[in-house]
Amino acid sequence: MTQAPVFLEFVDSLWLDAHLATMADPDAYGIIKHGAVVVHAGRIVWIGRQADLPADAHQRATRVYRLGGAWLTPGLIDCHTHLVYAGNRAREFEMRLAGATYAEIARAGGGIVSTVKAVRNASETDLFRPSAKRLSAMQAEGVTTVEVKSGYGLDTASELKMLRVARQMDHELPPTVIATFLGAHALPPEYTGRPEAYVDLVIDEMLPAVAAEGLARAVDVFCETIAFTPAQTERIFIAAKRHHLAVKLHAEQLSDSQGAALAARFGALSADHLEYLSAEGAAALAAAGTVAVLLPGAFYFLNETRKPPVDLLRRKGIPMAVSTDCNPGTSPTTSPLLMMNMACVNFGLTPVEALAGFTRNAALALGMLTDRGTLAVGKNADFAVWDIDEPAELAYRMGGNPCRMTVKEGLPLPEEQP
Ligand code: DI6
Ligand code: FE
Repeated sequence: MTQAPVFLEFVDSLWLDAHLATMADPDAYGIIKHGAVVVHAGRIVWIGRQADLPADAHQRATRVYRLGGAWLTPGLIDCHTHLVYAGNRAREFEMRLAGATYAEIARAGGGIVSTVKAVRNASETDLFRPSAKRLSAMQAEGVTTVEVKSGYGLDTASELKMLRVARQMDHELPPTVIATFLGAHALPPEYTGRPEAYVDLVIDEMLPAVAAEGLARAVDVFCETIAFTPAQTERIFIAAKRHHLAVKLHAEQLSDSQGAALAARFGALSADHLEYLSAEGAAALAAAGTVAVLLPGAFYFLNETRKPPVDLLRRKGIPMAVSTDCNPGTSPTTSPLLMMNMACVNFGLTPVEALAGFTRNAALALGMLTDRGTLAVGKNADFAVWDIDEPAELAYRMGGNPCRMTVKEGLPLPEEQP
């Protein structure tokens, strides 16, 4: 959006010779060809056509970045990840290729529970190192904000350990890390046959500890036949609200458990997965303003055939975010761009929708659209700079990384990995 050039006397940086995809409108790239962005104190203070910059702008800026015709978009936002974990599940991948299903492996004590063992045995340092590597890989692909869930600890100490690692990443690495408490991800083996007792533990011990340390902004639950029932989910949501935490839900991934309607009833920020979303569920999401988060990596990796009802989501005007779901069991990826490609090829999103899914609508899914997700005056100067000729190229490629530079609050980030 071109603003009247109200220009501070001195500014930190000018970003010139770029084409901008502002993502400011819900259904379009918001393109400004030959655009310029002015940054001061980590925020965008001016954005528009370069030709409209004040004539003496250069003299008043500490730094000038000339981008040589590259494209500049909002920094990518990955609004649903489980990227703090230890170990990997390559063995399980082999088992699935030999015919076992994800649900069968989970019931036999593999699956999520095998990652739980690895996380419980890991120190905070053990957990930090591989998780930070994954976050750096995302950063190299333009990510400036990421949501991270707990849910592989499943006892109070280990859940807190995961969330502290997320907080440490937020402090020590450039991207903003937003933590979500997912104590109700799976039933830990020591509670086999006693799910209500585990839900009691989540509500009476874990949640108060998480809230007391301010370790999470939101509470998530895996509401599914192989995980927690809608009634159990509701108990946890009521407790979350008592602690003034936002809620969100893994809903309708493998079956229609009517999780979306439940999430909507609690004013959830987002309902995620949604392959089995019903018309009633969609109507409830629309009425509540809950974002639909689509996770094409898990759909692909589990070789699912049931797709989320994208046309229905569009008809209802439900904002669609797209995310990596980065996790060792169903979506071992750190690549937003590959997810954008899969969202287009497998779910039928347009490249505009795919990019909005990792910018504007991802910000909405985190309740953070006021300060990120689009390029606009007043927002954080979080950018990705791309060596592409047109924005649809971001979703078009399968692999490869055209990100030239990731910029956090106006500062270009160094490329080296931790
Ligand atoms: N849904 C998923 O796809 C992941 N968690 C969830 O609730 C799977 C997590 C895992 O298998 O480790
Ligand atoms: Fe997930």
